[in-house]
Amino acid sequence: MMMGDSRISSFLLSILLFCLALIDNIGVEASHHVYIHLQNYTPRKINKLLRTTYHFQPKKHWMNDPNGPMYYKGLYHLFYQYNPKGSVWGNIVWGHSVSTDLINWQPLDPAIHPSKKFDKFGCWSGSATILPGDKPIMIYTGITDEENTQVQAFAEPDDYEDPYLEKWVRPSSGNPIIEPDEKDMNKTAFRDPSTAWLGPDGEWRLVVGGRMEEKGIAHLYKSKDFKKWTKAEDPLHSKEGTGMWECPDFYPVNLTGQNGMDTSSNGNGVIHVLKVSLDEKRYEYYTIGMYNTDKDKFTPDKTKSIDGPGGLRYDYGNFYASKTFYDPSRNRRVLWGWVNESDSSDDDVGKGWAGIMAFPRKVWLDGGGKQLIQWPVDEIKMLRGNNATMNETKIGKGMHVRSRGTTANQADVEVTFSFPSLDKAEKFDPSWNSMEAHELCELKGSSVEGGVGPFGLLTLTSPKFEEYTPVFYRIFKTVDNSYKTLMCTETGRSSLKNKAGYKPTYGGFVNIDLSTKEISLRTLIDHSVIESFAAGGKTCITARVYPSIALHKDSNLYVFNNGTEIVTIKSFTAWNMNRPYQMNN
Ligand code: DQQ
Repeated sequence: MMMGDSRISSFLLSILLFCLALIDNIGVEASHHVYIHLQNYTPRKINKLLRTTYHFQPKKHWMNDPNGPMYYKGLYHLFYQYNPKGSVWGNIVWGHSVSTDLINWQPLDPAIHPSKKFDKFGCWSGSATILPGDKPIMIYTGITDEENTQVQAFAEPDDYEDPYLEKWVRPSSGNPIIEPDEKDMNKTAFRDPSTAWLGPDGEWRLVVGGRMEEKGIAHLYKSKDFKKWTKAEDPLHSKEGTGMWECPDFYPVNLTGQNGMDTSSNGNGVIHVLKVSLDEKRYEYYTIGMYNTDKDKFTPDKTKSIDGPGGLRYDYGNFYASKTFYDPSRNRRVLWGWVNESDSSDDDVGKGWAGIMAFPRKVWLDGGGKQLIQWPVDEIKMLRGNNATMNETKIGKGMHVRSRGTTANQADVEVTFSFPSLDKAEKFDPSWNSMEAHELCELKGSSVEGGVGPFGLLTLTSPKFEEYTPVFYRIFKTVDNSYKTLMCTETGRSSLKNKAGYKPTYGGFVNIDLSTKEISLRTLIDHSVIESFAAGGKTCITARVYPSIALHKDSNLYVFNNGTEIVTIKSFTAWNMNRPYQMNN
């Protein structure tokens, strides 16, 4: 090829790349990255190697937010944002599955597709409300045009007698039920209606997520008949500097005990939780506070938690767009959250699937009233098979003990650590107060020697330690002689192959009284997800990893200590987890 030709061809190539980049960025961006050229691409074969087994996921393709979870006539229903044509975000419909036990899932046909005037350009997230007479109704966000205008629409079952609720209708009359008020609302930042609740005046309320410049808003709407909705003068709550609030969830919790309650419950002994998903940060925070029903205002209790991105999180890892529902059959509140992939979109297209749900968690208020507790629903025990235990074992600095007899890539692990004293705890440098927990985890990683800790689990570890994902604690002593417990999950060495992927270190503090000199850790390992619960569910971290050597029999589980203080494994059980007999296939 002559010089001139090669210059022309590289010019043409740059034009082509420029056009592809443009194509990538055209369209409705929402909060998800849009890869138009990948939206309809399905590989010939689904790559099952790193698919999870007991975490909810559709048989193939892309999944994001949980939608309208509920319990109806003996069945749990889970709807979810689903691309039926490819494994990146796009073509979104409401996938639908049912279960009798939150473990085995039967797929049904998608419940809602974009087709009506009010949702022709998208059927986005929404929630279920059970109306009097045991009548479920969905309110969801419809996208009406190419400009991404967002309205709220309703869908109702075609046949209330059908426990599967297979067919949903969206009447043209009466829909959409809520439209953005042109004057003072941002119509492209107006989505994800919550479950509605009934106030003491007999009127229904719900919130819709929004944003005005940088202020995150939970817009409040009221209705007497669930058909005609009026915007309340003030939002239920808002906060400057937080950006768009997606998927707001507002619900009551009991001040004592673990029982959940219906979203409309209120009165003595009840406090409220408002959770929002921060579009800009891609994580969620919640606040606990008082809901004044006369003024229809929620006021976070500043003595309990920060109202803003530094506030309490359900999960300090990969967990977003979550939603709770009240399960009357077991008198509990259950939380579903979306766990995105951490590999590249090209990897997802190659695998033919993307997105799972975190294992469903029961949520209740901690005894101290300052935070929520989350714990995998009890039904998980149905899947526990053989287990491996360890006798009380002391582990000194630099030691790691292997758990033998565990299917280490499909396990449920419960371990309790104890230590003789906290004297060797490292000093907490006051300058670290301005750091986020994950930054401290980065600074003080699993291989950085400490005093009390780092100790914890080395999950998905390859035989020669080329790959491993540590989940661990490190305890610090502060200047006022109290202790700070840090929990971390490090994904940097989880895979030799996943080069283009996101491999962060996650971290959260654990609000625990260490006077017993003990701390427990529970970790659910499921091939490409590691979901951990500190101290009985006080702090949770979920991470996605893609080992290339630590697979099948080459995947091991260890307990390790890299602190100068000896740590004792007080109890340790790792259950091999069976596959559910049905997971959307
Ligand atoms: N996902 C939906 C939106 C929501 C976002 C679109 C959160 O309704 O705001 O798929 O992940």
